[in-house]
Amino acid sequence: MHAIVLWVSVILVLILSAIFLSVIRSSTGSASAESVGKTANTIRLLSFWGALVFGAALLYITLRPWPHALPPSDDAITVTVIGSQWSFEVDTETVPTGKPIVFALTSTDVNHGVGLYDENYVLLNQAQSMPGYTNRFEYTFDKPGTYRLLCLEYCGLGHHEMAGELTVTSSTASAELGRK
Ligand SMILES: [Cu+2]
Repeated sequence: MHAIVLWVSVILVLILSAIFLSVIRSSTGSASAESVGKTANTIRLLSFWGALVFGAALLYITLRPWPHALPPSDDAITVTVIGSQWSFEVDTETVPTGKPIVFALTSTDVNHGVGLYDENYVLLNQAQSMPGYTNRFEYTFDKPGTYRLLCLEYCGLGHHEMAGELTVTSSTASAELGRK
C-alpha cells in the first residue's frame, strides 16, 4: 500500500511539474487577450463537464451495490445492537453460519459507529447507530468464531471501551443443538 501511495505521489508531482514548466515556457510568448480568454473558457468548460461525467460515473459505480438499501433476506436473523455511552447492548449472543444476519443498529444518546470485525480485526461491515433511527446491514458468516462490534465514531471519553461480542457457531452444530 505504501509503495502505491509513493508512486501515485511521484506521478502527481511529475504531472504538476510538467504543468508548471509548460506555463513558464508559454509565459514568454505573446498572445491576444481574446485568444487567451477563449482557451481559458474551453479549459473551464471541459473541466466542468469532465468532472461532472467522472463524478456521476464514480457515484454510479460505488453506490450501485449500496448494501444498506437492500431489503433483508426472508430467512434473516435480526440482531439488535443498541449503542450507549459507552457500551453496546447486543440482544443475541450466538448466531449460526450460513444464515443472513441483519444487524439493526440504534443509539440511546449520541451517534456511534458500529464496525463488525472478525478475529483478525478485519472490518467486515459497518453502519452508524443513531438516536431515533434504526440503520441496518446484513452479513452472512461463513466461519464460526468470536466476532467483535467496535465503535467507529469518537463518541466521548469512553469511546475506546465500546465493544460488543458475537459468537458464530457452525450451522450444523446449531441444528444439532436445536434437536436436543
Ligand atoms: Cu465511540
